[in-house]
Amino acid sequence: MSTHKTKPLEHIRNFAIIAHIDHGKSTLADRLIQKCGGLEEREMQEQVLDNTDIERERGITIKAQTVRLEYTAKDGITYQLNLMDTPGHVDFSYEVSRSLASCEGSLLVVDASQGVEAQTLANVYQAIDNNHEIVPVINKIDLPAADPERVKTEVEDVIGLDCSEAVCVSAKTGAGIDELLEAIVTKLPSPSHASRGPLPLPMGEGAERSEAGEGHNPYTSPTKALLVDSWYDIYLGVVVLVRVVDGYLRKGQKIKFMAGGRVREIDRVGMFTPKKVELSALGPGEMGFITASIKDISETNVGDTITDEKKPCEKALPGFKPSVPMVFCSLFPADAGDFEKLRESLGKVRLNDASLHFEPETSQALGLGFRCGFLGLLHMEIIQERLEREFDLDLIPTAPSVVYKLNLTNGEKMELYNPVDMPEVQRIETIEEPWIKATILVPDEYLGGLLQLCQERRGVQVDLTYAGGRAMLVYRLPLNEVVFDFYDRLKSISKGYASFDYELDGYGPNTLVKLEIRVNEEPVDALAMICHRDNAESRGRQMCERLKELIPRQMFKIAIQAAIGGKIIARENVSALRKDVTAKCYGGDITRKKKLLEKQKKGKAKMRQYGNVEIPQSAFIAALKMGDE
Ligand SMILES: Nc1nc2c(ncn2[C@@H]2O[C@H](COP(=O)(O)OP(=O)(O)OP(=O)(O)O)[C@@H](O)[C@H]2O)c(=O)[nH]1
Ligand SMILES: [Mg+2]
Repeated sequence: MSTHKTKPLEHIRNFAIIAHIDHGKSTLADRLIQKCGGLEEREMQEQVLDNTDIERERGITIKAQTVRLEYTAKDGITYQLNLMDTPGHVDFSYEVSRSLASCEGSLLVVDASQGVEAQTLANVYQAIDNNHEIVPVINKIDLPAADPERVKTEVEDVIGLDCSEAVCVSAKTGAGIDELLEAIVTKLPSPSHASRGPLPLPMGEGAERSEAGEGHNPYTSPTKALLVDSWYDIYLGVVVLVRVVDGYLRKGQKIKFMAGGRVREIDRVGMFTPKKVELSALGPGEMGFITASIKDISETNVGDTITDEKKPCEKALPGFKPSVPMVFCSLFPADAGDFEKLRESLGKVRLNDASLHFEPETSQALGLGFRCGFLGLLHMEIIQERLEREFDLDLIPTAPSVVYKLNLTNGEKMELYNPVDMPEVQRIETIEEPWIKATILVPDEYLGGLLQLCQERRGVQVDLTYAGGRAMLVYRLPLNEVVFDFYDRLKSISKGYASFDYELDGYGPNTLVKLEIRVNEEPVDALAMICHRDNAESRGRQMCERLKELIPRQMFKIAIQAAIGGKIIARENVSALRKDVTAKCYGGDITRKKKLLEKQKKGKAKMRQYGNVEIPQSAFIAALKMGDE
């Protein structure tokens, strides 16, 4: 029925590469791309799919990438491989979950020198939930410390995944890649409906099974495609990554976004090899991109179903679970005039990052800004960095915090997103805070230090087991205690060997108070935080001491105070400084010296008048990264 060539379902393999952070997913993707000729030799670079500056600098993947490859297998058939490279860091697990929900198989990469880590577990369980066929891949076998046999046993013991046919590779040297490509086509399933039912989507009960039965023909059924991802490209505008389930997507076709309701005409259909290549159509089982003159970012909701306007499918796909922001902070433009620019930039960033949430807010001290929700601290850091770099904004972030549930004395309930909005103590009956369930894998010798850290952070031990020479700790912890440098501390205590994964685990009441920081008698909204009553004093004292170091001495004396409910609990002073503004004028012109001194005097008066202490941005961030030393 169609004039172009799309692959028969049996010759397609859609799969995600999943692993703990740094176990070599992107490097493995490089080797597969290289073997399948997606790029010329000269276009190749290390972790070619990590294409943003931040990804390259930090050497981590932030955004999942989909690439289509062609591989001619030993059976003589040329297969279409749609590979999805996913991020490993816990903050970006939403990327992983969407990728897993749009394909049928996973390569589980495990570093042969490290073994199973926290995200190995978290990701493989998600793949299992998505009904994936999983091929274990033991990577980095070139390393002297590699012990593939031990790691295979560990995967079998800890995860319960058969490793007798695991593929051992080195993504660095290319060893084992041929064998892996054969395993992909022979072990992973094709997206064919008849054999496996429809797309394995996450939300169990909503998943439709009816159309999967006998007689369903994906080639003749109405168009049904999953909107996996979308982003803004300066040349193409809004690009939509799709996974076709039924029917076709063609250039010129009028399509409808079922949840969004909009109708658009497709102006481009294509794939990434990872180079952008235009195609005439995408058929059943295939992955690729479309553009459709979409202007407004709110039109493309990830998880939406795309269908044909004239001949729509009956039922939308179940879509994705929405992402849940875990950590909140406010962002204010350092220059109040940049407020609109910040709004626009957040909108653009959100287009590439469906998990960013934001809404406008007003602060007395900082003016107009946005309250933003992030998946975690790294996510928060990266979004800030993108805003500052890509959009040239100067930002003042506030302390990261979590969402509290308040029960007020008048029987009302409220959700507290921002410590600044905390009602007076007398109006509060109870405060509930979010808890997480954390899984930590750590070599034995660091166990003691980690137990102490979890204890200090008000943790409750749930489980402690051993898996192949390492301890697996399960703790319940208040999320509030984790947003303060928990991850940094975990890494430093374990010399980088511990790995950590977490999920939300309900709310619980506790004695929590608002800690206010005042600089020159004025409360600094940005530094207000909610903490446990027992920790409040030491936190307040630490904060004052920190700030004393961080706030540069200015022309007048600065008082730094910490207060709980109006009661001052700590105080530090930054003494005044007379800056030698004439230092640069060697001898010579006395009038110039006088002028400079005049200017200094004026400036001093102005600053004092407003009581406006300039706190460098770095001070905020550093102050919030308080260690427990
Ligand atoms: N020796 C050796 N090093 C490897 C191998 N594969 C990857 N690496 C190195 O391991 C580091 C991490 O590799 P990546 O491919 O970025 O890891 P990743 O799993 O994509 O990391 P995230 O996306 O951040 O989770 C890099 O320094 C790679 O050069 C391998 O087979 N052998
Ligand atoms: Mg990567």
